Amino acid sequence: MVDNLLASLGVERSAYTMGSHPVHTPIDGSRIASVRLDTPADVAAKIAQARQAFDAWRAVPAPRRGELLRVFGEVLRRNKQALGELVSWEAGKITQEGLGEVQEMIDICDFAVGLSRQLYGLTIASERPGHHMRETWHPLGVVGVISAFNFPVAVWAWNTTLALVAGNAVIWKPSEKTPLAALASQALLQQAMREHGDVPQWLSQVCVGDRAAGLALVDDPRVALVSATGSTRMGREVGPRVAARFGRSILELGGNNAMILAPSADLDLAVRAILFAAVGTAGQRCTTLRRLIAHESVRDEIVARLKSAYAKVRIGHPLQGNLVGPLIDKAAYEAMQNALSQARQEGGKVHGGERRLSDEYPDAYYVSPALVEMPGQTDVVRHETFAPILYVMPYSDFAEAIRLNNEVPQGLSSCVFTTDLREAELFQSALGSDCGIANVNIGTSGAEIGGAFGGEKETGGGRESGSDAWKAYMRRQTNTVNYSRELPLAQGISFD
Ligand code: UN1
Repeated sequence: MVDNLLASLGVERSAYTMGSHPVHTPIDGSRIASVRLDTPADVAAKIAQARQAFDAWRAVPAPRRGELLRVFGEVLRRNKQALGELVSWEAGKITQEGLGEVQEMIDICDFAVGLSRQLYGLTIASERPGHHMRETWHPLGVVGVISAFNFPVAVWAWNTTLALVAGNAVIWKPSEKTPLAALASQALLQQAMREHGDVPQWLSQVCVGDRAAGLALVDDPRVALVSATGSTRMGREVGPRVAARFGRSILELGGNNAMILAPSADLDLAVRAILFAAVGTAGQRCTTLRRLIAHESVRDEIVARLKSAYAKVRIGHPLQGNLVGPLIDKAAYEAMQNALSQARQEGGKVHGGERRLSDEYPDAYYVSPALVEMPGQTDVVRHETFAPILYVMPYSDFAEAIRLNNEVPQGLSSCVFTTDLREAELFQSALGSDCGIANVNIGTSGAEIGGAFGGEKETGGGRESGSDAWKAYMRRQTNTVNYSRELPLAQGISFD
């Protein structure tokens, strides 16, 4: 099955049959491929090749670079079904979410095409007669992309499309849990490169490797920018190492995303939004809803409604019409169980969370999503557990709800469900949510590509995807030009 998908996506057979690193599907735990791992020396060689590609690519006009992404978008449209299905096999996403992830790649390709004619700088008034100033944006160099298992293709696409339009070369280190989706995405990009016809070799490369290979990318001064998505623990290591060599980084790390449910909220809408955000992708999005801060007047009702909605959620094989697929692996299951027992010790009342389908799939980890009534924001609630656990906590006044929203180490996504305009505006104001994303009457996950994506505090501060996130992939240059016959100095200094 997976072999057929990989072949149809243009991946060479030796790339997924000859290696020493086994790849397992979370659907039933079986081995579906084995891939070769790059050593740090391999990574260094690829960086040297990428540097050569950069030297050529930066000279190609940006709209012509954009043409590559237009073709890539078309290739992705033709292969959406197969790539989406491969994502399901490798990451355990349900059909709709596998397809949605590929759509996110297509959307960012379209965005990048438009951007290729809009890498705008400024003109700035000079204080000196006969002078003008302007700001220009130039390609940066080699960009390293480190991505996680849970969005095995879209996060690379956000980074790579912008990096390529900006004139850079890219080296991608995907999660070791999802190398096949990476090899397939790379094969599709190479197909687009052949169709485009004007692209230097080595412009985009993949390094499948372990921690040492990742660090080879992180520590190499020839890599101008490292864009890393994953756990806060990973970012805590990557950020300082890149900074120590004065490289740039974009960090997109853990989230601990909350919804404030106000007394005036439309509860029908809220239940649907909570279900998608808390249970979707089996709770394994960085934007997953993990905390529900419910006004005490609606708390009991929302818990009752969620309990009945959770009981109806179909759990099982992600390609067979279910809503919740498996966790990525046993370690994820154990982390979930540890968090639930800690929650009980901290006064929590746990509904659900138990293992499911273990007879049918003894080597896979399906769980019922857990709903946990907590007396307050205890230690376990302040920690991101990458599993479907939703902690529910009460609040009595809106200021307290905002305080709870902000009182965690992470700052990625947040939302309020209210029909009170004042609450909605306050939540999005400077006195409101401290997160990179603050939504009204929409859940915390499932952001569109057009906005800048990322968050504050332990989420790492980076922004990817839409808005002006492209600027992080370019270097800014200030130009002052004298078209007069005099040499006036700035600040009125006379130097005669
Ligand atoms: C992630 O989980 O790393 O907003 C990215 C969302 C998706 C991206 C999630 N568009 O949920």
